[in-house]
Amino acid sequence: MADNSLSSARPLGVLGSKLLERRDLVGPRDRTDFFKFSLKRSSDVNFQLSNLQANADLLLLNRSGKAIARSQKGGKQAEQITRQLQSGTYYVQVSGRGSKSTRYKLAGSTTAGGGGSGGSGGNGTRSNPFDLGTLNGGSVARSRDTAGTSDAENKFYKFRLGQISDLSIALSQVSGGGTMRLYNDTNRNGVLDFSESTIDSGDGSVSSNRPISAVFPSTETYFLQVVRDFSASTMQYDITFNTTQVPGNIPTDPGSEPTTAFNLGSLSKGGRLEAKDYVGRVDENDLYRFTLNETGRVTFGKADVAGDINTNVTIYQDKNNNNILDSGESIGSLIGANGSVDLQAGVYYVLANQSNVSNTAYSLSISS
Ligand SMILES: [Ca+2]
Ligand SMILES: [Ca+2]
Ligand SMILES: [Ca+2]
Ligand SMILES: [Ca+2]
Repeated sequence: MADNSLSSARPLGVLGSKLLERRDLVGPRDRTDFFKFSLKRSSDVNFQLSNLQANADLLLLNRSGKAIARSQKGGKQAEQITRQLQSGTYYVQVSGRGSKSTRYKLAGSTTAGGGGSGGSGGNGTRSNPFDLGTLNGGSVARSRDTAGTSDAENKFYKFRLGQISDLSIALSQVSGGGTMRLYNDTNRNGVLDFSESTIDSGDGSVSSNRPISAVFPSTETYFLQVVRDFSASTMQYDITFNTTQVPGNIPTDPGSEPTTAFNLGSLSKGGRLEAKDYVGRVDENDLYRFTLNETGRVTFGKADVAGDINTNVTIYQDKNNNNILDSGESIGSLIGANGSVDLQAGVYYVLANQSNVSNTAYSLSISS
């Protein structure tokens, strides 16, 4: 095949905001197709690989052939790469992975990089999303929004949560089909950057809807992106943001080290301390500190109040006083809802932790 190496890559020319489409085939007898394109200015570039009948992957390469982005989903799932790129020459690589060949449709376009200055109400673009304000329980809905396949045609929404909340985002009355992607503003610059990664997703089509449904904290600014499925000719929908508040009782989010732990104060005989907060995808660790006034039996309890189950709770003592919880300084982990242990008077730390895919509003109690 003529397009099996970088030097013989098929030219796409200068990539611009007009959607470019190419259709071809990869498989056991023709593993790889290369395409070459150039950018006149710094741009947000979006490539999609769809209409697959077998597994194929999509890679974005710099001018020396080094991969700078990959989309490698399994099976017939469509691939997508979105990246902010400087002006210059780049390559796109389409690779067949399985024993069967597949036709594909490759589509690419740009949106001008840099973005606008924000604005209040928003117009639904990445740089100026529809601003829903702070969600404080109940529903906020919009009707008959539309979304396209390129980043410039996607719809973006921005919101905050007034409390830790059980959040549900659902599409309805869908014509065509598309995907929802939820992000948080990881670098806290008020803008959804291309470097920020998805924290949850859902979708909707004429025949089925899969809402986003998870617990998230009030510490974040959230962005939702709606992307039209490449296989759909339209994407029009109603969208509902529903929140049920699950308030915590900790004024600032606990960090993950002794120096940033939240101090619950001191515990005397007959006393009880309680912490309610969130751990999960956007905040994996909450570390608490307490001082036990008298040597005796201490009971720890945990409950998953909303969201995914199985928050891990581990008790530590900083035995060598180096402000680090070293291995060997764990006193034990809470298995089940309650557990008791005899402790000397002193300072202790309790860690609430979730893996980065689960989201939980938890409650933690310490009593003597
Ligand atoms: Ca950001
Ligand atoms: Ca937290
Ligand atoms: Ca935390
Ligand atoms: Ca230590």
